[in-house]
Amino acid sequence: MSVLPTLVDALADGSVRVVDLTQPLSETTPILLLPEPFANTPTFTLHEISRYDDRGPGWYWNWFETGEHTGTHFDAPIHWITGQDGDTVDRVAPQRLVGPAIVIDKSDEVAQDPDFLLEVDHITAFVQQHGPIPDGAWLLYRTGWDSRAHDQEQILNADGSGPHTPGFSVECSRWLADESPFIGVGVETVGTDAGAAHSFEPPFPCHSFMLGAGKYGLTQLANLADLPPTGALLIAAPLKIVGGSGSPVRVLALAPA
Ligand code: 23J
Ligand code: MN
Repeated sequence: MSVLPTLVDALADGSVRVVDLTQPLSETTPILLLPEPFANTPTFTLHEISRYDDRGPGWYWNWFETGEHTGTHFDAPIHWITGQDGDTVDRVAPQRLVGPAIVIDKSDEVAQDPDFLLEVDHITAFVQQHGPIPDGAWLLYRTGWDSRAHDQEQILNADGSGPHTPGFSVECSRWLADESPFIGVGVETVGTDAGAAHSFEPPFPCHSFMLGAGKYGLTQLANLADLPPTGALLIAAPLKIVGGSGSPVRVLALAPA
């Protein structure tokens, strides 16, 4: 007996919803901005090939240029030096791209403090309330930052001391990577690390520990408010870029109505 016919019925009768966790990808999609002397990723640009015209009378199509890490995107282990022997994005096993989603909501805390960091204690408290984390789960970190997704300045929230955006503490990053059943984290910000993480020890601990452990990141997620704390199923579909460090990704969730 397969669960799939039951799932097909549930999708048809609306008792299971498909939630799109992806932000729109366009020339105005915000990007991460690294300070001098580091190189930055390009934004997304669409170039028209033809549109029912001389260049192609019966068809419309485009080509595009983009960074791998532009907009809602997937971080593969090889993205970070700690994961340099790990998988490129094309080699990530498809089984790892489908898994249970746990949603931890700290949007009230982040509204008070944009530099808010998730700690292991917050996850322990979540488990006490909602039950154990299943193996292979994705931790989706709701911060309310998605309301800033359409604006480059708002999403970076930078001042003279650099960007101020939420993330994970050093110890939480280490625990997620080395001790937790999670295989990846998903965030609403431009990167999985906090805005201030350039000055953490180690720098960018979420990237460093998670990707070093062969785990993954998802960024600039949308619609996390539409998911329950437990019980949703995440599907992440990065492009199969041979040798790539990551990719723009379509992220969907199946959730109870
Ligand atoms: C390169 C350097 C630092 C960071 C990042 C990339 C990302 O956030 C990313 O998109 O992976 S913090
Ligand atoms: Mn990235």
